[in-house]
Amino acid sequence: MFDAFTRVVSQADARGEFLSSSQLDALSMMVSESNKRMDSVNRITSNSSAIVTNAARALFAEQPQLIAPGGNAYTSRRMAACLRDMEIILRYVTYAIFSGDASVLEDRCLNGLRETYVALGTPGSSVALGVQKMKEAAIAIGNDRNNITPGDCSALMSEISGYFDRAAAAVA
Ligand code: PEB
Repeated sequence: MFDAFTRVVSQADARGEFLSSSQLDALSMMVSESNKRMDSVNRITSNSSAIVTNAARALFAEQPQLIAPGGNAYTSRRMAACLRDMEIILRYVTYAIFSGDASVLEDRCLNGLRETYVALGTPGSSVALGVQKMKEAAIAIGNDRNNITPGDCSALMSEISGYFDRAAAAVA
C-alpha cells in the first residue's frame, strides 16, 4: 500500500536516485493544499450513509428488476449485501483520496472484485452504475461552497472522480 509520498520514494529508490526537484515541488504542493483534501474526506465520510442510500435508491429506480422477485438485490439479505458493498467501495475511495494514491483501493477492494461478482451472479455493470451515482453525490458535496474558504478545487475533484471511475471500471 502506497501513499503519494511512499510511491515517489519507492520509485526513486528503485533507481537509486535522490528525489527530483519536480517530485519535491509536487509533494510540497500537495502538502500546502492538504486542507482541501482533508475537508473532502471529512465531508464524504460524514455523509457516507446518505451517499450510499441515495445512490442505491437511484440505481433501483433506474433498474427496478434488481429489487423485483428474483432480482440481485431482492430479499433483505441481498439488499443488505448490496448496500454494504457500496459502503465498502466508498470507504476505500475515501482512503485513496486521503492518501493521494489509488493503491489501497486497488489492492484491498478492487483486486478480484469483478471475478467475485461473476461468481456470485451479481451484475457488475449495475454495481458500476451505483458507483457512478456515489461519485456524482460525492463531487457535489465536495464542491459545496458553503461553510468553507473559497478556493479552486478542480484538480482535487478530478482526482476524486478518477478513484470512483477506477472502481466502476474494475467491475463494469
Ligand atoms: C464483495 N459482495 C458479496 C460477496 C462479496 C462481495 C465477497 C459475497 C459474500 C457476502 O454475501 O457477503 N466484499 C464485497 C466487497 C469487498 C468484500 C466490495 C471488498 C473488500 O470483501 N446486488 C445488486 C446490486 C449490487 C449487489 C447491483 C450495488 O443487485 C451486491 C449492489 N453483493 C451484492 C449482493 C450480494 C453481494 C455479495 C446482492 C449477495 C449475493 C448473493 O448472495 O446472492
